[in-house]
Amino acid sequence: MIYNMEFETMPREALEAIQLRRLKTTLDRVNATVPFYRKKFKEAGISPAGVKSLKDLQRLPFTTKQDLRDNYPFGMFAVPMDNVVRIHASSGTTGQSTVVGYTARDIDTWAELMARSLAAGGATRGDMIHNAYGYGLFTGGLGVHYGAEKLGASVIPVSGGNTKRQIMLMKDFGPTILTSTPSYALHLAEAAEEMGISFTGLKFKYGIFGAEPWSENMRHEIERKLNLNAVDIYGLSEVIGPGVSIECHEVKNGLHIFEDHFIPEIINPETGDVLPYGETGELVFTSLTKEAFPVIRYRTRDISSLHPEPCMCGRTLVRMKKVSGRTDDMLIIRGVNVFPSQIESVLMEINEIEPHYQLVLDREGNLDTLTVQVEIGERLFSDEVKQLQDLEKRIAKNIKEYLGVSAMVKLVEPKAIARSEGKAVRVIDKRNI
Ligand code: DLL
Repeated sequence: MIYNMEFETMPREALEAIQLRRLKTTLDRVNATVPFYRKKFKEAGISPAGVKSLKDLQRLPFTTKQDLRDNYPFGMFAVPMDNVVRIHASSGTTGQSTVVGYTARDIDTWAELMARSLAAGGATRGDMIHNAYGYGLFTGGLGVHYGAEKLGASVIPVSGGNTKRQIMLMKDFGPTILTSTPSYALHLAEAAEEMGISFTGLKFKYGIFGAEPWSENMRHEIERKLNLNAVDIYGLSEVIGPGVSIECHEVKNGLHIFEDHFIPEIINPETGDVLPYGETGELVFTSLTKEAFPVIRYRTRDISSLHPEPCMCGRTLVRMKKVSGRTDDMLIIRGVNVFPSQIESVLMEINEIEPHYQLVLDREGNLDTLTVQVEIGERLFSDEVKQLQDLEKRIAKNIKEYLGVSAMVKLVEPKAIARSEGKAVRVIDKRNI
């Protein structure tokens, strides 16, 4: 279902006219209210009045995570604190957390974007949404919550954790949509199995998963284990939270970006040059309607590409390719660049192993080493050592063949790898410890 027919199926020309108008308003406002932007624009020798077309956006300077940190906690807010009704913060897994704020209108905008997202992901007002994204400073829980209510669905605000109880609720209430990180979805599947409850007996139709990278092969694994249709949702606190883009459940090939609220660009992360449609690089977003925390050309570090071809679902919004990783997640193993999600993809092709893994980076002498720890099921674990060694070799061979990196593969016993209730920790880097 398309929640907002007018804006989601708008002809490009009309959309671009709206974008330009909103961009100008945003630039005027940040120039007047945020010293950081005023200074940056001045240094770059460009004034908001000088922005006459969407193309002129490219002349504006980027905003980085470091800029947000330098202005911690509220220095980037564009409204007085009196008008801020909500504060969230990013998890800070890659350093100090960043703080974002919302006015009452921002909360409405976000709820609308999440209602659109849930609808694109297969939800209707008749659905019951089991929302296992964490509630708190993280934007996942409350983001989905407000969107679900706006859509008119029933939302169960279960948050992350207390996994066994979640399974009981699923059995008793019969929710039809699951929202969580993909890694927590797998944890739920495992817990259900232990409790003797099968997802085939539950009522789930769609799962709307995001907040961390997950490969296409991981999608298949989740769909099989949870007996539902898995859709990818993307977003980040700095831009608004979840609801920046989502796959339509009909096509599931690229995530539609809500371009009436955000302008996406793909840049070469080294040079900052804007890349044409179809090329892979770093995603950059400019917000068009946010009041409390507007962002101008915010560098996400997420890697994707943009695709303008029309979609069968009817939306005219550009699609971004499933995020394959972050520029700062890239592992460089003896000179070869590889993303954790690529290793995940190779692992998920192997039937004998479970979808729980961790990558450990270390250094021997001057050389980086990569150890891939991956779980096997109970049944295999009792197999002969020789067989397990053969399996380790086979996995290492596949990684080398597909990705060109040498890895040590270590099969570990069931449950040896810590389960996450939110974003999974995939990489342990011991090189700087
Ligand atoms: O993770 C917002 C969110 C909540 C998105 C729930 C989807 C569902 P942050 O905690 O600020 O916000 O983390 C943002 O997570 O820059 C990406 O690196 C990563 N990320 C988010 N969604 C996806 C996705 C939320 N679908 C950071 N695929 C982003 C890959 C994702 N990575």
